[in-house]
Amino acid sequence: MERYEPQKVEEKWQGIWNENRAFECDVDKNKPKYYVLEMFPYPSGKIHMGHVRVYTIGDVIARYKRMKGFNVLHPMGWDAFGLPAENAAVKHGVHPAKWTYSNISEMKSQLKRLGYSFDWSKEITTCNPEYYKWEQLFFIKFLEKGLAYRKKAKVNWCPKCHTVLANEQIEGGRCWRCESVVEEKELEQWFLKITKYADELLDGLKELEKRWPDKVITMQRNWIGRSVGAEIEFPVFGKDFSLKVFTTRPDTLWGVTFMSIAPEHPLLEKIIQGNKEEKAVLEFVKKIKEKKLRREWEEQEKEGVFTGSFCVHPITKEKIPIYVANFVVMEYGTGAVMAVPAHDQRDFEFAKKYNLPIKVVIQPPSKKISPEDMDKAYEERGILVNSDRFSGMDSEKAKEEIVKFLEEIKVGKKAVNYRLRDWNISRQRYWGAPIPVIYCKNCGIVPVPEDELPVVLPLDVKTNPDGRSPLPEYEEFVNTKCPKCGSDAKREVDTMDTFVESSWYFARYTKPDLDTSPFDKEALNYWLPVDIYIGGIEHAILHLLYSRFFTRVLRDLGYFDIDEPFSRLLTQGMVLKGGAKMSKSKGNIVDPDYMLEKYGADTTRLFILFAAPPDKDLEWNDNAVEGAFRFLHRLWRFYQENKEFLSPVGPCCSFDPKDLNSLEKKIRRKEHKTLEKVTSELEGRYQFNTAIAASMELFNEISEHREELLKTPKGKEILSSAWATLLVCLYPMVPHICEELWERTGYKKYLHQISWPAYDPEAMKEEEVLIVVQVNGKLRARISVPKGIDKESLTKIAMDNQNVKRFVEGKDVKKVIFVPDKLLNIVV
Ligand code: ANZ
Ligand code: ZN
Repeated sequence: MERYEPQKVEEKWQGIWNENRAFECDVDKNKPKYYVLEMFPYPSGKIHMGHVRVYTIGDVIARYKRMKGFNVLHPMGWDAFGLPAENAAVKHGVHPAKWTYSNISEMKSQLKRLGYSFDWSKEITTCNPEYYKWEQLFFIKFLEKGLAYRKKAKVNWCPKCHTVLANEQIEGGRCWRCESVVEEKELEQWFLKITKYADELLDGLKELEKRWPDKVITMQRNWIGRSVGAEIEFPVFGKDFSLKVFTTRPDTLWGVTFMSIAPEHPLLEKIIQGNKEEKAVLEFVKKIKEKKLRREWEEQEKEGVFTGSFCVHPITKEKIPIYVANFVVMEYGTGAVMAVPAHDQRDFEFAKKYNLPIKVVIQPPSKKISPEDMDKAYEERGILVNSDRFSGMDSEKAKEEIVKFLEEIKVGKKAVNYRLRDWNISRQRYWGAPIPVIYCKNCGIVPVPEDELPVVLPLDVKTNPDGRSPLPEYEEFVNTKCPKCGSDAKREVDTMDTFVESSWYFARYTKPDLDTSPFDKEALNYWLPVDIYIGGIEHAILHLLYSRFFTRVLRDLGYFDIDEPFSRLLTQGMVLKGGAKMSKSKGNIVDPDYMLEKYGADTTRLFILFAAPPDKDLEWNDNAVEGAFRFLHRLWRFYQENKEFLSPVGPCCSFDPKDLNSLEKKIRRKEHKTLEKVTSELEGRYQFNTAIAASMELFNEISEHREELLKTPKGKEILSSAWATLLVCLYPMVPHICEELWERTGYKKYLHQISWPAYDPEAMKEEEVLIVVQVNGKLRARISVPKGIDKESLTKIAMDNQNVKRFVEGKDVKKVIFVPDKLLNIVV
């Protein structure tokens, strides 16, 4: 008997798919489209099991949708700019471009061996000028629209390497190379105004609820962090300026007992000037700043120091002390907080620590609280007390009324705050897309004219061993002429954050080789939005938010007609081994190459899909890998043993039930029920593990009854039909072996070319039998029930029958006699 040799089968089919361009697609207005996208990989070297998982999930959906008659776009590309390429250059002396392109070719061959149905003709590599040219164009359009601007911002600076460090290059507050303590430095950098779209990005989430995981929606919502409240002015006692605070609880204004400001607050110097506390405050501030740099920020206990100055409460005119506190951040609101210890937990803890007064101004509806017996702040809704004419008012209503009042007396106003910050896209790095602007002494900032794009990143550079970008020293790049006045000028030497490339790549796939414009309108409108996007939860915030932002800006620039890029989102779980995420450092990696060599692509895919539903973490299990391998061997053997009986009758072959015996009906029922189950999983529930389990059950059933079935001509056909359906059901998951067995069964068309069959509800109906029900041996009813029903279920149904009830009710049941599929006798 011919053995199952997966590598041979897989190579054959990958060759056929490739030659036939089976998965290439084009706009076809006569067909409904379906766009399946998985997050594209960073070409880091070789693919890992996380990649295998995400691309397998996407491939199942893509293959299914094609058979359902959709015109499917399933592209692949490379998120090719980024820091690891530069780090590799520093460590191994290889040029980032060389490193990147050779990784791409390695990973591409691995993906091909896994048999993914990508349309490779649409491959994108973001470090190619043909790609980033358009990104530079977008940057210029952003600039024209006022959506890109320059301002000073902090960077991490290594004093010894004289270079800016990315967050990933800092280990415990020190430079990854030389271990110097990292410093902060301010540089002019480019920002994209994502905050302008904050409200729209927030509103858009409503539409995505139910189609995106709840967790992602919540994370995005919190990241945008919209807070409605008020800004209130507190004059500083004895000085000619005031502190402005942002609060979401204006209803607690009468409960303020101190003020907290951020260590970096610009007014701090003036506040402490001449106070005896000045020195202590400055020392405290220095200490906090150092802790921040060493990334010890989060673990910190609440701490503060009195400044020696006071504010005047704008209504009660009481004097309230000003503290510098480590938990107040300058980047949010106004960097100053009116502290209400009775109703804010952080303020409560702070007040306890520094012995500051606690004033209750909100009473809970039920029992009364007082400062003496509180062990934590009361943060909920309630009724105002000790708040002048607002006492007795509900706190929600008081929020509005007090803001109105503050506006009247001109000490405050309604305010909305967002946690979301504008997006800093400047990277002081080499391996990225150059930011297309020129600095001229006469004209200032001048965008590179569109017809001079792309600004090509020069490749003939020598990378600096200390990791510094070589661009600022590359004279031919830096020195240029001003496009406006023609005088000597300098190019921007920063490159763009790589998240910029991934914010619009999904749209470029629709016509990736177009060189006259970023998009072809027709292709774009046909394919977008992406119908299902699959990727890791680690991108739940930034990448998805940036893509949603870019989609809106590109819409406003007239390119897109959509608001949201990804209709549905599937976040896949991690691949674990020994309970921990697979990683090089933990040494618990299973190499996809090893799997391909030992078992082949189909077994790898089958194991991955069968081990867990896509959104759950998957624990690696060598026994289960063997199990998947064995299943495919059994499938192969089944064909070998039955090949002379299996004929190409097609899946879900139609029969007249009258011609079938009860086993034949049973097998046919199983066939259609399996197809129904698998269809519903592939259609949108995506529990591929249960689809596989159902297919395995069908296989067991036909294996078990094969001999019986082979006794009649109809039985052979039934077997052949069920066999065909089984191959169809398994094809999206394990396409190579299914294509092979399908072809060997005698089909002329390839399996990937056939339509997904429809299950027949008639065929799925349970066979019924008429059962005689007796009470004490006398006939009391005839009832129709599913064939093969067990004693217990039948007794329950019989007892519910009106006539049976009449003879049984109020009596003791002594015993029940059961003759399967024939009779039930209840003895009372
Ligand atoms: C007084 C108050 C009373 C507050 C009360 C809360 C409860 P969200 O919801 O996140 O917007 N806050 C304001 N700016 C801050 C900053 N820069 N650093 C740290 N905390 C800051 O939070 C708004 C609340 O966080 C504000 O409302 C303020 O404290 C504090 F019973 O003001 B609240
Ligand atoms: Zn100029």
